[in-house]
Amino acid sequence: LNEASVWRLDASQLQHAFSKRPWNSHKGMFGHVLVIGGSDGMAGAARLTGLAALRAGAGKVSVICQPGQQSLVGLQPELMVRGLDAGDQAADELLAEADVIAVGPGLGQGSWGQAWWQKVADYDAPMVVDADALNWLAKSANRREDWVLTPHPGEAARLLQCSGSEVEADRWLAATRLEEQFGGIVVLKGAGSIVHGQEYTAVNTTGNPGLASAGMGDTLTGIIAALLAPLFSHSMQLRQNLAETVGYAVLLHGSAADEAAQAAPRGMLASDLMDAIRKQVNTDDD
Ligand code: NPW
Ligand code: AMP
Ligand code: MG
Repeated sequence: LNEASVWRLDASQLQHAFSKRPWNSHKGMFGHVLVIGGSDGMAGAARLTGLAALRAGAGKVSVICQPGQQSLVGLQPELMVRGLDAGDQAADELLAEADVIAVGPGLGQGSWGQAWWQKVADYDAPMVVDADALNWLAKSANRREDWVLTPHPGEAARLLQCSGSEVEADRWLAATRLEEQFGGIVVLKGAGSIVHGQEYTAVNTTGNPGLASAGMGDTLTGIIAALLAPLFSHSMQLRQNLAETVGYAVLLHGSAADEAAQAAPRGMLASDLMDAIRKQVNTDDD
C-alpha cells in the first residue's frame, strides 16, 4: 500500500454521500446511536461524541456514562443520558435498543471502563471503538470484522506494541498491520488520515492543524456512528459499503473543520465543528 495507489477523499465527493430525506422521514430511519464513555473528568468527551452524532443526523442518541457524570453529559438536552455500571440490568436493555455502539471517548483506564469494555467487546452490534476502548483492546486483543477502529498514532502504537514514531514512519504499514491483527475497518488518524478495510483503502485530504486540539477525535467518533446508524436501523434495508461510509465520515469531519476554521485554525474548539457538521451533511444535490 502507498499513497499513490489509493482513493483520495476530497470535499467534492461529499455530495455523493447523502440523498435527500423523504418527506415522511421519521427518526427510526436514521438509527439509534449508543455512546459508552464519559468517566470522571472526561464527561465532555462522551457529550461531544453524542452531540456530533446528532449533528451528523442520527435519529436518536443515548449515552451511558459513569454514575455521577449524568448532569454534565446531559447538559445537551437532546441526549438521553444514563449513569450505569456494566452489570446493571438497564444496561442490557439499552444495548439491545442500539443500532450502532460508539465505545471509548472518556471511558478511562479504571475499573468502570474496563467492565464496560469486557461487556461490549464481544457484543453482537456494529461498533466504533475509540480512545480508551482502544487502550483496553490493546490488552484484550480481540478481533472482529464488524467494527471500526479509530486510533491516533499514540493509540496505534499501543495496539501494535511499538512507538508512535514507528507508526508515523510508515503509516501505510501501520494501518495494514492494525487491520490484519484486529480486523474491521481501521481509521489511522492524524493529518492525512488513512481509512483501511479489506476491500477499500483511502487517504483523506480534508482537515487542518486546527484539529490538533482536545475532543476532535471524540467528535469524529460521533460522526462515524451517525453515518453508520441508518445502515443498521430496523426500517432500512439498504446496505452501503461500510468502509466507504466510514471514508465519507472522515472526509466530512475534515471538511467541517475546514469550514469552521475560516483560515484561523488556532483556538478552534471541537464544539465549533457542530454547526459545520450539520451543513456538511446537507450537501445532497438531488
Ligand atoms: P506525544 O504526546 O506527542 O508524545 P492518549 P488522549 C500521541 C479523552 N479526552 N501524532 C501523543 O504523543 C479521550 O476520549 C477527553 C503522533 C501521546 O503520547 C480518551 O478517553 C476530553 N503522536 C482520553 O481522554 C478531551 C500522537 O498519543 C498520546 C498523535 C485520553 O485520550 C480530550 C496521547 O494520547 C480527550 O479526547 C499524532 N497525531 N496524536 C474531554 N473533554 O473530556 C496523539 N499522539 O494518551 O491516548 O490521550 O488522546 O488525550
Ligand atoms: P484525537 O487525537 O483522538 O482527538 O483525534 C484528532 C482528530 O483530529 C483526528 O480525526 C485527526 O485526524 C484530526 N487531526 C489532528 N491533527 C490534524 C491535522 N494536523 N490535520 C488534519 N487532521 C488532524
Ligand atoms: Mg481521541
